[in-house]
Amino acid sequence: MSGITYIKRASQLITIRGGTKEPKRAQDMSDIGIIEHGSVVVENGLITFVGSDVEAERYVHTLNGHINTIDASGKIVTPGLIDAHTHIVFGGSREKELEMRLNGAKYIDILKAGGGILQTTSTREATEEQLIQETSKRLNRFLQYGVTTVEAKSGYGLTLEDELKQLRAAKKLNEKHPVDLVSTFMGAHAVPVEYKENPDEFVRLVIEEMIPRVAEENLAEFCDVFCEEGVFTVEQSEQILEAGKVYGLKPKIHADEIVQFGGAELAAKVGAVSADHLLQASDEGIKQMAKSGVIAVLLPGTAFFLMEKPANARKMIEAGVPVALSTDRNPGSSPTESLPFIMNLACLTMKMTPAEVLTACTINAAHAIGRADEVGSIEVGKKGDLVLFDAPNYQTLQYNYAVNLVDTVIKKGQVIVEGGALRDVPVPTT
Ligand code: IZC
Ligand code: ZN
Repeated sequence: MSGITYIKRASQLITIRGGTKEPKRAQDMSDIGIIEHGSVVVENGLITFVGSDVEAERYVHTLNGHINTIDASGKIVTPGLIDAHTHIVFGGSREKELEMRLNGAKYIDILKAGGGILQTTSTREATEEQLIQETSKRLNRFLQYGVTTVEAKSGYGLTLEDELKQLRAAKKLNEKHPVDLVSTFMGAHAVPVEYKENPDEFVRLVIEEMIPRVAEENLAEFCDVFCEEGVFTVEQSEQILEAGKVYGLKPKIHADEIVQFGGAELAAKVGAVSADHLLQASDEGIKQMAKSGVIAVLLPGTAFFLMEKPANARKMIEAGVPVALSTDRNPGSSPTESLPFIMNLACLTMKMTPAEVLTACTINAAHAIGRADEVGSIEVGKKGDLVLFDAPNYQTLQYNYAVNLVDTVIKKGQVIVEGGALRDVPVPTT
């Protein structure tokens, strides 16, 4: 990526600096490194200058070559938002489940009856090319909401070939779409109907056949499991995550979403990078996560859409657990790409502050997907991934709820979204 991009005169430059080595915890989550009247320069895709307008003018005078200058007056500039938990690659749709749930059915009962995730195994019928096309549209929407990096899980194929297909689609999207994708293997998302009578055989398949192939083809960096009553037990989850570790896949866990199940404790025990959901996490589990440095990836949009009480974010922050926030974008329990709305929900339903939610969707989310040295803050050396919001200060992002205030999105120094609209993004093909 060549060229110079100079974003000047932001009313507030929200740098989120100081969290590259370790995720931010407790009071540090409120330290978002604001530079009033700030400017930033991106050269060849990387940030080379961050500071005041006055210093920036001096710096820019030393540069040669064409400079694309973007006036950010009246706007705030943040790092590109990061979504650390999505199930974005899938085929089909599940709108009927919403009606079922409005009529009293529970998410987990729909799954146990062969619906839910097991319905999304319709992903098996889609070609890799179709998955790429469908997922591109979702990624385009993510861009319009200011999201420049997403994690993407497999887990709707539930056969070796179909899991590989999902992960290959994500890999190609990462190569060709402006949004960066980080892949997680989640073969242990549900026990497919073929193994209903013999779930341990499916666990064996995940451990002995899927994990080695995923690692051999270099298709994922993380391994995740849906550790939940009626899905995978704590013991099965531990075996799968330990097997993943042997092959270099770092553990993540869907933990304590529906019942208190010991998922948070398991996350600490296996040294998981993150434990996600945590609506029912025990006090002991939270304590152990803080001690082991497990990041809590909270998904208040899922709680909202399932009409459940969200996770206790305040308790986790007070206990010293680093907190990240994500959409959980998936066809069943969170069909949205609006990370800004998830940030609103984090404030309004979990009482996180406007500063904490920005940390949670930038540097802490970057840590949750192993990218903190590249993205998540506006600091020299990081990727030039930036968002200009049509807001004079960062509190306004949470005050105007469910409103998309994204004006401009810059990816590695290139303007991708302008005036809220996507510039021509080529739809990738295989
Ligand atoms: O497709 O329902 N919770 N996995 C665990 C999901 C939600 C995704 C889905
Ligand atoms: Zn999930």
